[in-house]
Amino acid sequence: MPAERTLILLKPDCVQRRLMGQVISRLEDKGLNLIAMKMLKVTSALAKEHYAEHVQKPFFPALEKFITASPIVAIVVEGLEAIKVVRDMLGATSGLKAAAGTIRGDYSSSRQMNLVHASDGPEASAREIGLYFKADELHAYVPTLTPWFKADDE
Ligand code: FUP
Repeated sequence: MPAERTLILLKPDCVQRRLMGQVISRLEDKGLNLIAMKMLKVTSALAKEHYAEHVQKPFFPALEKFITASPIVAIVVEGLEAIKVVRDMLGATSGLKAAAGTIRGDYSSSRQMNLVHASDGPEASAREIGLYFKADELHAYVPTLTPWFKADDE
């Protein structure tokens, strides 16, 4: 089973609320590899590209205002079934609906301010990683602890 890559955004509320470290720790503790990371301010143009499927929706103007309001951190993580694993770690879109124990369930009480974005499938992952990173900014590596995170044949 090849490792997958997925794009994670620590949204403005995550940065402002000083929750970056806790979210990153959860990803590391799970055994995922962080292979790229940068802080940036999302522009209106990038917001429209990233949320292309939502641009026509009534909530988009408020979502754009929120995501462009303050810096974010973009991260690429790599790991077995990383796309689903990370989505499960985030929980449902709304923090009010997300299960306790998930990141949104534990830290968010909002549908808009749900702290973290993660790609929802392989196509979205490839597209979204390309929006935030160049190929030479991705740094895959094999952590020395790998034999203690999974069996050789997994
Ligand atoms: P998710 O895949 O969980 O990030 O959620 P969606 O793709 O359905 O929505 C994208 C973002 O739009 C979410 F992070 C939250 C925001 N949103 C709103 O602000 N209002 C809504 O009514 C629905 C979604």
